[in-house]
Amino acid sequence: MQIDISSLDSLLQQADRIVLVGHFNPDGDALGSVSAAYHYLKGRGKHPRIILPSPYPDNMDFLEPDDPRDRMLVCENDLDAARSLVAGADTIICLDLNRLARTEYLEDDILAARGHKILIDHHIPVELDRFDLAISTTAVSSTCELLFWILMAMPDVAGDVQRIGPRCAESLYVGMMTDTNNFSNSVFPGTFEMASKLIARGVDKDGLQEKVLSCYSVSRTRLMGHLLKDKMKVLPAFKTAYMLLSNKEKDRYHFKPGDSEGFVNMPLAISSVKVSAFFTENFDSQYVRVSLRSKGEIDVNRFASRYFNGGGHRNASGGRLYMPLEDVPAYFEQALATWAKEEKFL
Ligand SMILES: [Mn+2]
Repeated sequence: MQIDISSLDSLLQQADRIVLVGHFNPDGDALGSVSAAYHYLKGRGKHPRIILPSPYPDNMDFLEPDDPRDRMLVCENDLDAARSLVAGADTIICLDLNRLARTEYLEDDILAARGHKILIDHHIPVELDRFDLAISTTAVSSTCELLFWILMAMPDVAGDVQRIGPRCAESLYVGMMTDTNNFSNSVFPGTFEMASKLIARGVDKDGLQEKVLSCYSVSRTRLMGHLLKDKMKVLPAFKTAYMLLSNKEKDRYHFKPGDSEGFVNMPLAISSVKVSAFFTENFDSQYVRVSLRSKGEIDVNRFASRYFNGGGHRNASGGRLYMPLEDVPAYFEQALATWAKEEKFL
């Protein structure tokens, strides 16, 4: 992987008021990468602020900066403040997102902003023309892994993991751990290398695992049971399983942001299932969120961009459907039948 470190380093040298932007519905990798970048830049004497489009899961609260004035700014709580931060920044760094539309509220603001625009990400396709510098590769587990290798190559770190501060190190580990589903998917040799260096650096792997992965409520576990027992539809002819989650069910199970994290992976534990899809009604019922997973060579990125207004990675992609949840099964099964023929995975 070729990383243009000197361009990045010189952009950062000139920077002071830096805004770090993560994606809508921030996951561990989005949060870990903005948090790690925050701590690194603080260490360089900069004034970074973090903006997230929507709230993060409660259990990620430990990633908040210690300084209360630097708390992560959530667009859905204060869009005006987020917009003025973007407008006033000399540098805007987008992390863990490949398209500005993934910021949901800030696409036009970022485009119109005068600050330098930098992208650090691991999804495809990338909106290259919208950034002054884009560092993007899919040959990493996560944005946090990419950021780790970027930091290691920076002149002030110079390959010495001890020079990465403890909060930065912990944040990087969290993003890698969650995006790989604790070392089960998208793991590269460099992923283990990163983990090994960070653990040697003092990252409390077991503590983070407990905080981040064993953090759910009783009702979330019951919701998981309900989905698997009553909602999962298996289509043996297409080696596919899918589940739908409605707002009514979310209410019944006291759903909180992050509660459906990982649900889409569960049907893949079935040997005959090669593709899994999970559809969630958005809280305002304006659209349905789509998550897709696959095994091996089956490319759900193409499936997502063709039929679900989205994209991502070969084995993990997402998108949106602008239709009522009850219309999704017919649409999905039709799209699946066409796509399965094209992909020749049956
Ligand atoms: Mn990611």
